[in-house]
Amino acid sequence: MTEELSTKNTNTWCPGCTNFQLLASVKTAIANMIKKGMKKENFAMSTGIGCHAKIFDYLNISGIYGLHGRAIPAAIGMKLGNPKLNVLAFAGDGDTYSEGMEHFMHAFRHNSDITLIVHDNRDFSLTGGQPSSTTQQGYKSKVQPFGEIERPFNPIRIALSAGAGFVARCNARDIKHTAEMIEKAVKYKGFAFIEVIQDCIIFNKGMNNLDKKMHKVNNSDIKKAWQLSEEWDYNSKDSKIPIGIIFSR
Ligand SMILES: Cc1ncc(C[n+]2csc(CCOP(=O)(O)OP(=O)(O)O)c2C)c(N)n1
Ligand code: SF4
Repeated sequence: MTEELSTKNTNTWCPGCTNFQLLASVKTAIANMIKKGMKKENFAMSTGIGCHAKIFDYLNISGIYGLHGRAIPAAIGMKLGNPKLNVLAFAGDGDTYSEGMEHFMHAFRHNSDITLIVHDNRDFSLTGGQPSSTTQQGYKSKVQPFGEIERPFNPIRIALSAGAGFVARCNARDIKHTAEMIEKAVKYKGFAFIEVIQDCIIFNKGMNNLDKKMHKVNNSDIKKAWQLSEEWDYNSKDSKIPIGIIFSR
């Protein structure tokens, strides 16, 4: 089944990029849902612009290759036009937490029944590795040769503050677990947000391979969700990082 979800387009992600694993998770999740009776033609996607957005070329479902920062409004429009669709919005951290921040915040309030998957590699990769809102302090790039001085956002806390009903965090390197989370998010009735920790092997390499810090959770208690959100501040390489369902109402 995953072959039917593939395209013949040449893949231009860097060999070793964890976008490959994330694509495999998405295909696995959709294939599982199709096996369980959902229809392939009822899956659709929107994307932002960035390395992550090339998923549009490699995943064989319908959709809109969107604008930078606008994957969410495109997805909501598709859902409004055809409520039968299971719409997946693929976006970057640059996309979602900078230029698209207003869409992100309001999406929780609007609560359209779509799934947002953020490929969070903690920089703007396609444009050359500039720091994004989730980049750790000290990260050096061509535009910040002395290192990033601003503190990173914690998107999980922002989502909880905005009234999120479904928040998960995944590790792109864990294909099976990420596929399970995507299936749960698609089946959730309302706006489902998945923050995927995705390594970029070219730019912000200092925060890659955090697997050993990660532990799996499955939580539906809002007070516990706040505690889980505070375990990792996106700055430290030493603290524990919860992955799985941080909160589901
Ligand atoms: C409206 C608009 N603003 C800015 C850009 C320039 N731009 C293209 S890709 C990109 C960075 C993408 O970073 P991110 O969303 O984190 O995705 P990644 O490449 O890291 O996957 C930017 C700023 C654009 N194409 N369109
Ligand atoms: S630049 Fe980084 S995010 Fe983009 S394809 Fe290469 S490894 Fe992946």
